[in-house]
Amino acid sequence: MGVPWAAFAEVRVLHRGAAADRPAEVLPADAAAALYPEAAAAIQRISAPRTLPMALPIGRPLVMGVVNVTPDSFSDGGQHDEAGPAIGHALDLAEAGADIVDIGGESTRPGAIPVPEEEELARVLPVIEGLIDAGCPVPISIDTRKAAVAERALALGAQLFNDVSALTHDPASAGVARKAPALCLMHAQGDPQSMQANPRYGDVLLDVYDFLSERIAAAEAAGIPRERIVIDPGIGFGKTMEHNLALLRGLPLFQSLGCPLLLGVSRKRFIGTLSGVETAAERVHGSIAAALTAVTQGAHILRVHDVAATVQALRVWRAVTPSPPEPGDTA
Ligand code: HH2
Repeated sequence: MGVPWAAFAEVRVLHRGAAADRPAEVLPADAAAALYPEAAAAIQRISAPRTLPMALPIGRPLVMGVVNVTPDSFSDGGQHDEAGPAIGHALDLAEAGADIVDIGGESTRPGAIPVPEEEELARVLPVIEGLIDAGCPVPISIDTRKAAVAERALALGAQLFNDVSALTHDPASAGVARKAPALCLMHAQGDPQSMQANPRYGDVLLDVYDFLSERIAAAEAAGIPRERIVIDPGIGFGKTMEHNLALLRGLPLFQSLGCPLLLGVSRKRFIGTLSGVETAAERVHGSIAAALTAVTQGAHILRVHDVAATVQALRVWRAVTPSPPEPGDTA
């Protein structure tokens, strides 16, 4: 099975277009594959063995710690926008149990003003260099939409190109991603400045699925092997509360794309709206609740600000969640 801690024995058949109103059918996976041959490959991918890039372990959910080297990020802007504090923060997150640290120099919060390339480079490169010099014990991810920023970060030793535009923002990005050990393709509708103005979908779950499917195909056509690709439905990026909830409820659908699933719910606006907590940095409890529902549905990597709290929650969750039996197990 694709995710060692979550098993999928049945398949819900979703329809779009003229058939969208048909009642949802829930069928055993084999029966669904026989009845809908056009979906057989996707159904097969759900159970195909998954590997994670960067030699990351596949047997447990992983935590990606967020390091925003920005003055204006929505929940921690200005807290570590100098290299020294940012390096210290990233090392603290690794010490607290982060499996990856994600370094970003441009806020992509709704309404954010784009950052010029030179400015973004000046923010992130000293941090990555400092982390490599300090022997950072976990892989470093670069959170950027710009090919030049990713290229310089990778040259210094970053391993994951985390592109919230899924290689659509910068035409040079696919060429850079080809050389990266790992790539995250995230769905966003519109750009950060305007994305929350009036997001619209025919069917948000299926539209995001189709987008990611098309971006994986484009990445493969550009010479990036599927084994290096991680996917992310992009919670909060051009999405209303209902869109975010529909994606979180429908998360298992993305298993059929055959790539590890990364999810960023940490401290986001919808957590504040649901819980009535206005201050983003105080949304840790709601963030963990959302994160645990996501891992239960097979999310592999959680992108979070509150690493220690998330790691604590995952340790307890793992202890009480039995791994599903392997095929052939009789116990
Ligand atoms: N969310 C943010 C930034 N990068 N990358 C991925 N793959 N998935 C996400 O959900 C995601 C992301 C936004 O969070 P943050 O970096 O804390 O805020 P800001 O963009 O304001 O710096």
